[in-house]
Amino acid sequence: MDTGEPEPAGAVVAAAGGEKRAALLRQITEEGGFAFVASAEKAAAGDLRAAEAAREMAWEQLHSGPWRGVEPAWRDAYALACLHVASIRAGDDRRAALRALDMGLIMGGDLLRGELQAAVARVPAYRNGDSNGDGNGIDAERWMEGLSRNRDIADVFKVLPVKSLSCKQIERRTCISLEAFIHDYFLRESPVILSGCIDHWPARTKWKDIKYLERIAGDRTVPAEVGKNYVCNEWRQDLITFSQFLERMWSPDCSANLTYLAQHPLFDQIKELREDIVVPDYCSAGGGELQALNAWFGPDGTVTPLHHDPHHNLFAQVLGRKYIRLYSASISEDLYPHMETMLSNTSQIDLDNIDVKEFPRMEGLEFMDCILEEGDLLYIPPKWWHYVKSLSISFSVSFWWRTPILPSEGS
Ligand SMILES: O=C(O)CCC(=O)C(=O)O
Repeated sequence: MDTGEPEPAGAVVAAAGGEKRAALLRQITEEGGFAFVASAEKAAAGDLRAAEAAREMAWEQLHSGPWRGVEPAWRDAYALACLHVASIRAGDDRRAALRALDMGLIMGGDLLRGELQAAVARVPAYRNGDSNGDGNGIDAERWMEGLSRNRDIADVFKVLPVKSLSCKQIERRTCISLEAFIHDYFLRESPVILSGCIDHWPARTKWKDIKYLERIAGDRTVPAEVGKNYVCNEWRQDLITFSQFLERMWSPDCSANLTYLAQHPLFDQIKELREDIVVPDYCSAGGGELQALNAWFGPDGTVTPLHHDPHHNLFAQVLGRKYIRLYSASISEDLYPHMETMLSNTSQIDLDNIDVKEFPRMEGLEFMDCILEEGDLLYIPPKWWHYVKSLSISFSVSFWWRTPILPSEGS
């Protein structure tokens, strides 16, 4: 019943996740987190300082060692504290509330995801015509112009790794049936470009409109990678708003400090953007389950170094163009994987600056490559090595799925 009285801060959280919350606090008590539990109780009664203290304590637990070693209950505890902070801030500072909820979605565990999403939906919408609130949005016409600007081919060659587009090109097919995809490519673990399959996605037109992106996502916090690429020492991740990300991408010195929204499950976080894309039927090949749906959004010149993943990957090029080079999974040893476990799926070879003296087995290796154009889908079989460089502002979406066994492991 709506009495017209404001609900006490924290009541929303307690009501939304009542039993889960109680069980979580019991678990955190067992983990020795008495101070967290005491602060969470006060936060539930509307004490902002206690809510922030609880969030701080959980944050410290998340950063107390390697990410994989973090006790899952502490990730849920972090999400709970974020919910409390947001619930208290929602009335006076919607951006602070939204940031807290996004941090919960990005860093928190799964237990309270539904509650975080429901709370995001309750945060008041933007004021009309003021997408990011500080009035310094990007000029929509210049953005459109930037998107449609294409380098000529001579210019493209200047930025590609040596021998690009001189070997075998990846086969290109138009809208083939699922059966043909399975028979000709999936079972043979053979890459293919599928064109004309995503023309109906709302994203193909909507994401060209910077005002739309700012309105839907401008105030949302996202993790952006900053630096040449993830194997470089100076590389870091910044948690910034989507508007700040767009501005950095658009700034004149963006090439000096590349900012890339890479491998981020943006569509789990921002439901409106999820509605702009459609999972292609090809992802049902092998009867597997979709594992992750990731966004890759960045300026001209981003590089994802040569690496491989364990999943089938259908990679959709929604905006802009990318150069992609693939090496077969069967020649892994000649690609000099890094020794450390964390980077063992990444090659030590920098394709933009190949040192053949250090990596002699690399010379003469066959590869396949392509320029992936707007509207293309690329199938990358599991464990195939891939190197990716954007040739313009680019927004791609990867669909990763696993099958019970790899086609090559079957009978
Ligand atoms: O687009 C990129 O920069 C890299 C994409 C990638 O590595 C992937 O989808 O697995």
